Amino acid sequence: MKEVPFSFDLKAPDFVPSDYDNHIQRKLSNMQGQYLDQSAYEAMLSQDDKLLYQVYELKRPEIEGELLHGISIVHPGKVGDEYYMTKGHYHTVLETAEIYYTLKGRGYMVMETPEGDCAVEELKAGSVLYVLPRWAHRSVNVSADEDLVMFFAYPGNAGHDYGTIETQGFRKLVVDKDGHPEIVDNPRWSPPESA
Ligand code: PAN
Ligand code: ZN
Repeated sequence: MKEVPFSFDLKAPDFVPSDYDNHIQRKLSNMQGQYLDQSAYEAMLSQDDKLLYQVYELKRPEIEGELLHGISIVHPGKVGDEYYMTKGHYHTVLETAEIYYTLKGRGYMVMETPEGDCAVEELKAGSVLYVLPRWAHRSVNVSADEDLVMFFAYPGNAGHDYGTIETQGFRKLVVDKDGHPEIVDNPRWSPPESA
């Protein structure tokens, strides 16, 4: 890990950092139970365990004063009518924010709070998204043929809680309706157990 100030480059067209420590690859098999159309999911998985998204991280200490940062790349595609997306998560330390800068592509960030607020923000090249503390977040690529590439940064102590979303899903889904993205209620959303 670097102990002096450093810089690196993000260059078009792919924006893979010139320097990184960790490369995460998430495949279809890592998304069990996350897509609404379970039979489309099973059918696709029986053909090919496709790569859905990738994350390149720069390693920093996981402490309050640091910023964890890197690039996420969501590939284009759909499972049934639902576009490829990240798993999505709350931060374990709920009171931590995150900032995303979209470098390439088109999509949406689906967000919600434990209190029941929802928000869906458009992502397009050049736009900056500020995810407030307490908001779970999932990015969705709605392009037919282009990667959705974003730079992200969040506090080093944030941590990731995937379990809550794996269990209850997000309240909103982004689906293809006649060739256009549409934001719909998730019919399978279930309230948190404590509610
Ligand atoms: C991002 C995400 C990244 C992949 O770095 O981790 O986009 O999404 P999932 O972690 O939901 O698979 C972030 O939000 N970090 O906190
Ligand atoms: Zn996050």
